Formats: sequence, structure tokens, C-alpha cells
Amino acid sequence: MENNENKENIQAKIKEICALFQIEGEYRRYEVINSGHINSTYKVYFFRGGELKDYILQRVNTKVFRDPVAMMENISSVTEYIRAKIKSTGVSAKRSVLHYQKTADGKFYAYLSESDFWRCCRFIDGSISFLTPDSCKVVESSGRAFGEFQQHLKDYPVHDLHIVIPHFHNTVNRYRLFREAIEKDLAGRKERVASEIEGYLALEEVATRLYRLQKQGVLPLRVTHNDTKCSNVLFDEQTKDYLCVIDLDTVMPGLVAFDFGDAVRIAASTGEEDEKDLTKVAVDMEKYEAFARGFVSAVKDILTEEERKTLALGAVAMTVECGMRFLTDYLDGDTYFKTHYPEQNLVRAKCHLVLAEDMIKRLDEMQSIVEKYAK
Ligand code: ADP
Ligand code: GN1
Ligand code: MG
Repeated sequence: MENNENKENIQAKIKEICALFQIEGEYRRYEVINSGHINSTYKVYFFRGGELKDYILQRVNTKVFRDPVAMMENISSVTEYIRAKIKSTGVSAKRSVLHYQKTADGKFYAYLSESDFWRCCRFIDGSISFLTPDSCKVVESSGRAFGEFQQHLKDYPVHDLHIVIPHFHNTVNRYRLFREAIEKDLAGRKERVASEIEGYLALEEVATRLYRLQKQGVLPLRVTHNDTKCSNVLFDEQTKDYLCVIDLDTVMPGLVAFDFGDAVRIAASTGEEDEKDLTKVAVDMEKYEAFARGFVSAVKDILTEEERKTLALGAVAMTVECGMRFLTDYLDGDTYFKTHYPEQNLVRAKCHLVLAEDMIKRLDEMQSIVEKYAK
């Protein structure tokens, strides 16, 4: 009963929010999309011209994105920039760039209160996404998608972007927050995860190497996506070629190694992000090579030599950082990432630790694959 009531409340809320956007037709129904860890995403259907038209409606998590208007400014200017570039080549951008709907007052969002911020974009026709990529073809395609994203934005004025989440991929700062969480032990879980804490602390030197290189000032700041997991790319459901990079919330100035590395964490793992059987977790070198082939082939002409040398190291940095963020959140009592079962953050953290340790063993081999495709 309570569940039905809840559903009805959500239905009413969604209908009310949809009415704020300029969408022709009649609202019909919604489905929940559960793949993201931060925002709440719904697929909504409108009836128009005798058929159903679908849209993606999202409630932005304003605890994470404290200045959602600035975030939407980044997103709209980056999407418009890419759209103009694609169109200038005579190709349609309909399926390759996000298209946000406007509200009655011409904004790309509905800001109802501090905790009630919504946006709506067209569902890209005939598209699918993968939580975990199921083939080398999809992995290579996702590499190409994020590489092309870099290419499109290579001349974008990077300093015009808002810093949506300060220190997002500052691994040194992430270690500081991790130590703070251990110290505070808000959820009383510290004793139980002593070996994982020790594991992450032991990787600090290698995981923060990229940050130290960044501080030396030899690596250019680019427009980076910063959340390059496979589920943030849409593919054509028939051909499995990539169509569009999505989830642009964290587009900010960053290092190309962030985008390469964060993608490898998911695309080249033999397991899921929260694989429970740790004996199944390692780097899948075939998928890694497929990703590197796609990504590096797309960016090789813009990469500096120093950048190229950091790509495999980026995978280590991003995997340790992300795993440590899961463990930090577990210690804090699961307040940041969405979880679908009680110990999920701990499972994610354990899995990332094993994956990162395997990457460290294979670091030279991983870098030599980058070199192979950079020629
Ligand atoms: P989150 O920030 O919660 O990760 P995303 O923007 O990544 O949200 O969207 C979650 C999922 O919704 C995606 O993985 C994809 O499956 C689907 N999705 C999002 N936007 C679109 C779109 N414009 N067209 C088709 N599917 C989409
Ligand atoms: C979050 O929103 P989503 O699920 O795409 C997180 C990323 C993490 C990722 C781990 C703003 O991304 O940084 O790498 O989970 N996004 C934010 O899967 O913190
Ligand atoms: Mg996403």
C-alpha cells in the first residue's frame, strides 16, 4: 500500500515537473533509471502525433552539485560548442549531442528550491548504454567516444568553465578526506575495514604520482569529462557504435589522464564495479587494449609527450581514488553514493583495491600499449 502511495506521489511529482518544460504532447508515464550513483533519473513518455516520444528527466543532487546553475552553464556551453562543430561538417548532431528542453522562461532547468533542481533532455533515439561493457567492440567504441570528446573541445577556452566540484580529481586531497573519515569514524565501521584502510594507505605514493606531475606544471589543463565510465556513453542499439557522450555534470578543467584512467577502471575490469568475488577481479588486458586503441587513436595528434606518458598511471590514480572514495563513504555511513544493498560501498572499495593492485603490477605493460597506438 505504502509503496503504491509512494509511486503515486512520484508520478504526480514527475507530471508536475514535466509541465514546467516546453514539451509538446501529453505526459503518459515514467520509468526509473537506476544506473547513476548521484542524481535521480527517469525516462518519461509523452504521447504526440500518434506515438510515444521519450525524454530523460533528472533531479540533480544539489548536495553534491552545490551550484547547479553553474553546472548547467558549463553543460550548455560545451554542448552548444560541440553541436556547432559537428554541424559545420555537414553532419546531423541529433544523435551525437545532448539536447536540453527549455522551461517557459527559457532556462535549461527548473529550480524550485535548494533541493529541487530538475532538467530534461531528449532521449536519444535508438540508443542503449552499458553498465559493464559486454564486448571489446563496445569498449573500443567508448574509448573513441571519450577521445573524440577531447578532440572536439581541444580549443575550447578551458578557464571559462566553472569549477563545479573543487578538487574533484585531486588524489592528495582525497587521501586527506579519507584520513579525516578514519579519524571521525562516524558510522563506527573503522575496525571492520582495517585491512582495506591499510591497503589504500599503502598505495598512496603511486596513486598521488599523477597529482605531483600536475603540480610540476608540465601537463596541460584540458576540458575533461571527469566521469568517463561506460554508462556515460550512448551506443547505437544495432551497430554498437558510439553515438554520444552524456552525463556532463563534472565537465571541468582537468588532465587527459583523468578521462583515460577513470574509463579504464570500468571498461577494462574483468568484474563489475561491485564484484563480490574478488578472485574474478583483474585487468582484462584485451579490453584494456581495445579501450586504449579507441581513445589513443582519437587523441594521438593532440597529446603532448608528457601527457602520453601519464595515461596508464591515470588508470591507477583514478581506480585508487574512486575505490578510496567508496571506502570513505562507507566510513561516513553511506551518505554520498547511492547504494542498493547495505554493504555496497565496501564491496566496491574492496573490488577497486584488488583492481588497482593488479594495474600496478601491469603498469609498464599498460603504458606500452598506449605507446603502440600513439605511433
Ligand atoms: P547519472 O548522473 O545519474 O549517472 P546519467 O546522465 O548518466 O545520470 O544518466 C543515467 C542513464 O540514463 C544513462 O546511463 C543512460 O542509460 C540513460 N540516459 C541518460 N541520458 C540519456 C539520453 N539523452 N538518451 C538516452 N539515454 C539516456
Ligand atoms: C559517480 O553519477 P555517476 O554515477 O555517473 C561519481 C563519479 C564516480 C562514479 C563511480 C559527481 O558518477 O565521480 O567515479 O559515481 N560522480 C560524482 O561509479 O561524484
Ligand atoms: Mg552517469
